Amino acid sequence: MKKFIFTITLSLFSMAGSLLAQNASMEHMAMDHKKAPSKKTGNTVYPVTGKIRTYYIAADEIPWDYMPGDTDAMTGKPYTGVEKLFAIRDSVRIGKVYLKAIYREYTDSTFTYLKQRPPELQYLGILGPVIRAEVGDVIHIMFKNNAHIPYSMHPHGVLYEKPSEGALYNKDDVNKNVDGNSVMPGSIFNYVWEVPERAGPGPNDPNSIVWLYHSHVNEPKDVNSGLVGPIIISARGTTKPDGTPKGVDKEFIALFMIFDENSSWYIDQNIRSYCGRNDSLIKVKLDVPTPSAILSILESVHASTFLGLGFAAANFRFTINGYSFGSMPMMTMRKGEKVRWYLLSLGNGINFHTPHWHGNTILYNGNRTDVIALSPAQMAVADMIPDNPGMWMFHCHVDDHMEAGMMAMYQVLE
Ligand SMILES: [Cu+2]
Repeated sequence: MKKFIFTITLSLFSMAGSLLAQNASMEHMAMDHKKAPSKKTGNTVYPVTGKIRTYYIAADEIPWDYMPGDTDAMTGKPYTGVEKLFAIRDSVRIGKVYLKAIYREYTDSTFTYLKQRPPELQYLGILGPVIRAEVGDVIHIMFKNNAHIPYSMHPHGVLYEKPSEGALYNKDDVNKNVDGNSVMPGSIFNYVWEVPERAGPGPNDPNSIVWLYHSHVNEPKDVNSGLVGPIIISARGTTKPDGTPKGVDKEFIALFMIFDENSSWYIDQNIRSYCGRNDSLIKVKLDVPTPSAILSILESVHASTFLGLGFAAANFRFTINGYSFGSMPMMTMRKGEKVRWYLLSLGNGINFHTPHWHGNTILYNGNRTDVIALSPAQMAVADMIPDNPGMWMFHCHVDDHMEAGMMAMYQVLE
C-alpha cells in the first residue's frame, strides 16, 4: 500500500517532544510504506486534504456531583423517595459527589488554563471535550495524564495506527510513554487520528456523525471512573468555520450511561473520603439497607431501584451526561431550528437505553419517531425540527432507569 506523508513544521514542546503545529505548512508526497518512519512525526495512511485539528486534553481527577443543587431539579422540592437513596451521604452511603477522572480541554500545551465551556454547553457535564473534524482532516490530541492511574484515549471510527490506538491488550505493545495505550501518571502522549471517508457519514447518515472516545487501559474501570467523550465528524466540504456541520442550527450530545461507581478506580478512596471509614463496604455490606434507605421505603412505594437498596445499589448512577434527576443544565433551542441530536451509550450490561423526547419528534435513519434504542457503546444521530415550544422531558424510557434518575429537560423557545 502506498503511503502518503505530509511534511510539516514541527514545533518543539516542553516535555513531549514533537507535535504537529496547527498552522504548519503541508506538502504531500507519496512514500513507500516500509520507508515511512514513525507515526509520531506525522505520517498518514491517507492524504491529508483538510486541516490538522489540535486539542489539548488532560485526564483530571475531580469531585463530580451527580445531582447539583439541594433539591429535586424536576419539582424544586426536597428529595423524596428513591432520590434519597442517591443523595444522602452517611457512614454507609457515599452520597451524590464522587471523586472521578474526566477529560478536560486546556488552551495550550502548557496545560495551565482550562478551556471554559460557555453556559449553553454546561449541559455536556461529565463528557470530555467535543472533538470535531471533517473528512480529510487529521485530529491531533496532545494528551496529558494528570491522574494517579495510567489512562489513555481510545477513539472509535477514526483511523489510527498502533501507537495511537489507546488500548492496552498486548503486553508487547507496552512501551510506556512512547505508545499511547497506557499513558503513565504525569506523562504526555500525542495521538494522531486520521479522518478518511470511512470515518465520516455513510449513505444513510446525515452530514455529521458521532463517535465515542474513552480510556482503554482497563476499559470497564476507566469508563466507570468517568473517562468518556464524543467525536463529531462531518462530511467533506460540509463544515462551518467553527467546526460544526452546515445546515444544522443547534447540536446536542447526550450520553445515556449508568456509571457503576463500584467498578471505579476510586471506590475505596470515595468510601474513605465521604463515608469516613477505612473498611471495604462493597465487600461486606452489599445489600444491607441503611437507615436513610429504610426511611425512603416508608415514604414512597417507589423507594427502591431494581438493583436493591444497599450500598452497592446506590453506587449505580443513572445519568444523562453524568446528571441525574433532572439536574442537567437546560438544553435550549428555538422553534423551527434544525436541531441535531447525538446519542451515546456506554458501560456494563444494564446500559440498554431508550432516549425519549416529550413534545417533539425526530427523524432517525429516515424513520419518524420519538424514541430510539441504544446498546452499550452505540452511537446514533437524530434530527429534530421542534415545532412545539415549551419545557419538555428528555429521559430514558426504561422505567427502572427513569425512576432511578435518568431524566433531563429541554426547552423550545418560541
Ligand atoms: Cu436506560
